[in-house]
Amino acid sequence: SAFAYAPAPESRAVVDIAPSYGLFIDGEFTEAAGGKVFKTVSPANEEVLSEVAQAGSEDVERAVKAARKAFEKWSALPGAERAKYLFRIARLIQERSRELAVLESLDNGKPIRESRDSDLPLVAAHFFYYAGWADKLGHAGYGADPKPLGVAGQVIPWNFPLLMLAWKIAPALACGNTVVLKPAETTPLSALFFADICRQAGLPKGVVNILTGDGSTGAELVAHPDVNKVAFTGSTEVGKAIARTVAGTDKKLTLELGGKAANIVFDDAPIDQAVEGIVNGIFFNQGHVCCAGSRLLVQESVQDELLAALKRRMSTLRVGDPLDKNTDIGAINSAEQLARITELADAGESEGAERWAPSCELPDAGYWFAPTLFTGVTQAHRIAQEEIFGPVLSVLTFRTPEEAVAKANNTPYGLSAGVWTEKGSRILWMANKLRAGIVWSNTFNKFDPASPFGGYKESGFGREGGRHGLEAYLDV
Ligand code: TXE
Repeated sequence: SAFAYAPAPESRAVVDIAPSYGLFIDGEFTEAAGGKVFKTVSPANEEVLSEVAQAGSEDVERAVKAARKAFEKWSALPGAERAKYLFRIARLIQERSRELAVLESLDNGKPIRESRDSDLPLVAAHFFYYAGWADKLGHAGYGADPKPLGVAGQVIPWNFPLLMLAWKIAPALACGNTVVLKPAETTPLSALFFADICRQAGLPKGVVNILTGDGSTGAELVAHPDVNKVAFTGSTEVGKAIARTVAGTDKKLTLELGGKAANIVFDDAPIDQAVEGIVNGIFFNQGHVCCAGSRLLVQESVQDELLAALKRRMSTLRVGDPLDKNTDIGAINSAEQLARITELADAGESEGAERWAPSCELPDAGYWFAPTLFTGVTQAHRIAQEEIFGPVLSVLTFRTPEEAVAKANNTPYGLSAGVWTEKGSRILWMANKLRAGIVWSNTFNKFDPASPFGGYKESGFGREGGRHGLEAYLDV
């Protein structure tokens, strides 16, 4: 195949991955009490990157205890002191960003261009942003002296491993909470490197604890009676299971779950710009994005022109080596995710939608999926209703703004949407009618730490980011 893994354009030698990693509890790396480990592989070539400890109930117990003990001193520090640690962490992330970007691309499969230019700058920005809040909580509109909640149990997914960690840890720490975080089983490494950054920053022991493991570790963590706050990003199914666990306790809960966003293009939109937004909306990060623009709603009168331009653009996308700076679409994160995407795409075909993909040579080893377009999709099709979480776009059409809104809102989800039109009044009208936590206009997948992010309906509840993100970690 044309896929050349070595010498890679961005050398993996910039990151030194140890053959094995322990759990990070109370400021130390330690083996799991049960001695269990699991392997983490690079989805681009199935190379084993490292062996990582699998935390069991004894480890959850130790980590929560360490976080509880650290909470007393950490929450009593003046906000300006906590801010110093967060600023230090933010700067260390910047200093080590090349290493972390390569690590993230290796473990996750995402293109280095994205981890370098998107993930890492946003990760640092979140720590800078919440560092800035730590000494201003009394001015956030929540009263003079809002209190932290205690120990936060946080479970995150594999699509933006370090960014999801930043969304969870930065506000928690700024508000004076301590943390036990469980990264996803397919992408544990960047969280462990982050643990090392916490040590480098001199963060007091026990303030951040990292437990690697699978869903069973996550389930034990969120159920632990001494965890005061649960924050979860992941599948709607697991989110509901966690909500059932938390129900009947005094834990606070925020959930950021799946999505099925509509990217809505009106006939007056600049077509070339819209095509870029559509491509970015669904092919960014292989489509492993909860707010991905996975449904294209195009006004009937421009359908032919838009789809022709979109197919031309899709034909230029380069699928392959995540470490190659020219790669647009990297590897699918796991064999399981590839199977899910394949199953749903096949369902699209068997339900009668028309499938199209540019010809592209996929590497032999690893997990890959070509950028794919479905036309002739109806609202009842599974590919119009279910989250595919891969590089697959379902195209539907509309005639009027009312019809666009009705179709856009016709899924169980409500995380994000995009509106492409030159008319400002229409943008505002649409934004108010769309049942989505985020509405982008004439752009897509734009993130800012100052802007709250979260969903309506089955996309979850609570907001992360911005001043609203503080609320999830404070008693106000
Ligand atoms: O998610 P899981 P999976 C969607 C996407 C994807 C599907 C399945 O559609 O195809 O979910 O992905 C931990 N108690 N999203 O199976 O299982 C798990 O170890 C506590 C959307 O990977 O939800 C991991 O750390 N924790 C999404 C995390 O939950 C549990 C991002 C997410 O894994 C648990 C990811 C349990 N019972 C997938 N079971 C988004 N919103 O961005 C698992 N986990």
